[in-house]
Amino acid sequence: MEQLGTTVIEYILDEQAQAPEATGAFTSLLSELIVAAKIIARETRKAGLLDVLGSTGERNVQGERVQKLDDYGNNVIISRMGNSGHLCAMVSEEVADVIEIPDRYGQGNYVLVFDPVDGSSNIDANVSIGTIFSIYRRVSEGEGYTMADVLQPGRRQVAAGYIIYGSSTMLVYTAGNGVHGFTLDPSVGEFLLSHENIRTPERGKIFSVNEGNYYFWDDDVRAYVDHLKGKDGSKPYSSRYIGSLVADFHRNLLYGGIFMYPADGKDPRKPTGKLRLMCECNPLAFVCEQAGGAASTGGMRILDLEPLDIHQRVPLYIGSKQDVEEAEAYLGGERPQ
Ligand code: AHM
Ligand code: MG
Repeated sequence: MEQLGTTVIEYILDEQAQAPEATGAFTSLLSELIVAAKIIARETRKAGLLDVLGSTGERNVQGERVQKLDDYGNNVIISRMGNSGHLCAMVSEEVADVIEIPDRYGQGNYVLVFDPVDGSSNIDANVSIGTIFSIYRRVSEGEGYTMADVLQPGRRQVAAGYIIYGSSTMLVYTAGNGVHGFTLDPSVGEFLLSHENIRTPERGKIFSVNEGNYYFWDDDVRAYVDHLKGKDGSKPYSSRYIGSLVADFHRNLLYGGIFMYPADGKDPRKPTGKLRLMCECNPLAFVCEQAGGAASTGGMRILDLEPLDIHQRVPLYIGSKQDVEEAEAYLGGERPQ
């Protein structure tokens, strides 16, 4: 008989069996999230068609109003996860305030932070997009949530990861015990273990940044990027930039290199960078560190930042450890040879 391989749920259950204090709530939370991801994956496959249908009167064949994919993903996650019974609050990149869990669904011990469909500006061009997630254990006692539950530093994440909707759909996650990747087999509808214990190279050969912002960066950032391009006679890195964070991050995780979104000091719209600490940077930083890489603002470890606001933006330098260290050195004013 054909062997299916290990499904993500089997893998998580195995991990859980090694943690005697585990109650199963966390496993059940992740399995709900996986169902939400499968629904978003299915919808992503129809993205072009939905647009065609959308332009003919905003109704699909079932007579339902056509939604933009990021709206759709947001609603799927909120409704599935909200009634899981395991959450006390959610934070979505698409929602201004903390999302409360209605009492009728029961309050749980976890907080879910997510970006439902990252890179959504790429959807119409058929470029890979992703869902990013991060899970914290609540710190307060009692009903509801407090801001202390929500605004936790990234180092307190209990799990994080992403789903990439690319040429195949893949789930990559860490629960603090390495990084594991699962590829969706559409014929059976299961995520199967395909990349166990992913390790990112210590140093890479790729840099990923939106160089259109070059003249908005400060001199240290420019000096670093000039160095990566071989201005000082060093061997140039390859430039790869999709403009879809999950896809750029995933490629660099596997091949090695650095992704950065610096502060655009002279651009009043992005004085502190573009990417969001809680919904984007922290989850990817946790994954990256667990794979042997590093993530920094250029001056500080991302996972040590104390969030001030759920939608706070920070500069991000993430990827191979030696590359991130070199970026930090340049940003600190050094010009290493
Ligand atoms: P989004 O959350 O609105 O999709 O924006 C985040 C995206 C990331 O996926 C990507 O890394 C970045 O924006 C690209 O920004 P830019 O177009 O400025 O290079
Ligand atoms: Mg985003």
